[in-house]
Amino acid sequence: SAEALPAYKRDLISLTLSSNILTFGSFTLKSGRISPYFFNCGLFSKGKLIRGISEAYARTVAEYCSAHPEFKFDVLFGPAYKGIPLCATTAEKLAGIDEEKYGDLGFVYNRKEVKDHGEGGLMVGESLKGKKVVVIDDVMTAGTAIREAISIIKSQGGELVGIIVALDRQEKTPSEGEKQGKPDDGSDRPSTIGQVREETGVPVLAVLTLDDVIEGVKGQATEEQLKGMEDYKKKYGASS
Ligand code: OMP
Repeated sequence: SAEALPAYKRDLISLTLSSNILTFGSFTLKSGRISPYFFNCGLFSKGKLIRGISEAYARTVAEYCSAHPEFKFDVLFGPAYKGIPLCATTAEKLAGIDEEKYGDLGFVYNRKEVKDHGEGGLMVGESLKGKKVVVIDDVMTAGTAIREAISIIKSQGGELVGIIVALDRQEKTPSEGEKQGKPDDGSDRPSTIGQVREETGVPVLAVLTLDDVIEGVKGQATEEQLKGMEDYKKKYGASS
């Protein structure tokens, strides 16, 4: 029911709708699929928007930590470019939630280009060496971006312990045929997030899922837009 969605998720959905971060139309995804909705994290470019999304990330992490007291981490890693403001603002929001618990939490991001002068190095911020690392990322669809982030952590001597994304689109992994440009074969497959959970053994948290979005836009989106998302989910929704 509508009451099942926590207020902070509902607020984030309203904020993203009113700022066109969450939009409806016809979008070709990185995977090649045509989606009737798109969540554009590149548009969190106003104070109130970055505040809203970073609060929601921090809240999601803090709730997970409260529910799993054995879960510990040292740094938030924000992969370039979109992860850069996200790791900084979310670390700040976590310090605001509980200074004692999160005040010393580090954040770090990578450069895409290698510097040949000055302080140099691939990474900016806290070192990853020997640290327990949570990756903060925007949207996970096929998992290309997250796999790159995981390999950077390894190469820097860090230990991946968790991943947080803004939106889990809950889509099944593209089939071999799809990757070659053919239509989806209709078979049941797990989601990329499910696969990454299995591959890495770490929790993958999402601020919002497609199900949350479908629930949260009711009353704010048109019937046609809602149906578009529901049909898309039927076609590409993951089995796990
Ligand atoms: P993967 O790297 O394949 O998991 O796709 C994730 C990327 O797709 C994101 O970093 C975005 O560049 C883009 N994306 C969105 O930002 N929002 C969406 O709703 C869908 C995608 C997408 O292309 O799948």
